[in-house]
Amino acid sequence: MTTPGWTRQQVLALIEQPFMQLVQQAHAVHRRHFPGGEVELASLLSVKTGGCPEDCGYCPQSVHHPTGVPASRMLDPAAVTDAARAAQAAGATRFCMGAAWRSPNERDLLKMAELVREVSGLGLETCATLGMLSADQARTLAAAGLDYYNHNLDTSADHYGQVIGTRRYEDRLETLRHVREAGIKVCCGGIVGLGETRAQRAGLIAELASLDPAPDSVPVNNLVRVPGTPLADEEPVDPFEVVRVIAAARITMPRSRVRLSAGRRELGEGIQALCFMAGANSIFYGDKLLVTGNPDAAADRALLQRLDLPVAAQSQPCEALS
Ligand code: SAM
Ligand code: DTB
Ligand code: SF4
Repeated sequence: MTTPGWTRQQVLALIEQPFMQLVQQAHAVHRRHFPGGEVELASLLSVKTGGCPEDCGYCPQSVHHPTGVPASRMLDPAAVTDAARAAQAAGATRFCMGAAWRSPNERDLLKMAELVREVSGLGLETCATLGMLSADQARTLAAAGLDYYNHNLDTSADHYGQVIGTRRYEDRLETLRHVREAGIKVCCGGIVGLGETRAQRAGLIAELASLDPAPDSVPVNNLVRVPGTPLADEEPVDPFEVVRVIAAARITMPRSRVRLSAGRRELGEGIQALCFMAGANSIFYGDKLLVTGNPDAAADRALLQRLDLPVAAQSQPCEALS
């Protein structure tokens, strides 16, 4: 079945509904498509940090911004598999490896393929986010067993140039095509709080929902304002706006995993509960994102328990969750 296209106007009309009506509508869609209501735990590891040549205005890892994040070498395979085992022991089912590259070079891509094989061999779902990929590179990762590739549109096409100057929206869409054609599932979302208008937020959701098929996973990040980045002093968005965006993502992409991603610490537990109500059913789990902090894993387990939200099952039972 193909995804119906969504226009910006249609999504804006959804987002602008009275808040409770919007959350109620999104919750009904969520219950219909995910009757178990389980929340996926995805852990994140930066396998190559800092020194990125891209100029993304939100990102602490860009060489263009004085954030004090040093460029480091790629992690050893043993360090990556140790981290993956620890994430699995703590209850994660998906392991996402991130690298601060514009696009991987051939040598690094082969190293990544090896990491994918190792992590996949542990029984974890694998995800990678390495920047732009050629069709050949996507096929190499697919052959290594990569389940998901994360590549975000980040914002609407008409706001993109305000935030990123070193690549174009069309470059992102091209990589997404290569990923899909190689048979890898697509993880694609964006960020709220980049100085965009509500109509531009609706534009991002419309772009995502009109990908055919819609992304399998949709990360919704709340901007983490890192000192030294051009967006460090951006006015924080009203947290209820994040809930509205999650709700719009759930309604327009009913079968996708909608991940409440970066910036959860700043939202607090009450708003996170509203996000789960509005259809978020995945989180980044573990004390660190790529370079910034994330809620403590034990606190996240406790929160899900307090909300009676089951976690997505592992292939083997996990002690940390019992
Ligand atoms: N370099 C690759 C790329 O850009 O595709 C992969 C890593 S990059 C850090 C992955 C995503 O993290 C970005 O597309 C953006 O959505 C998100 N991100 C980066 N910095 C962020 C921040 N300060 N707050 C929220 N999300 C952020
Ligand atoms: C995504 O959408 N969010 C993650 C992941 N994909 C790679 C990254 C969030 C980064 C937050 C800031 C940092 O720690 O660098
Ligand atoms: Fe580089 Fe990705 Fe950060 Fe952009 S978001 S600067 S591409 S690591």
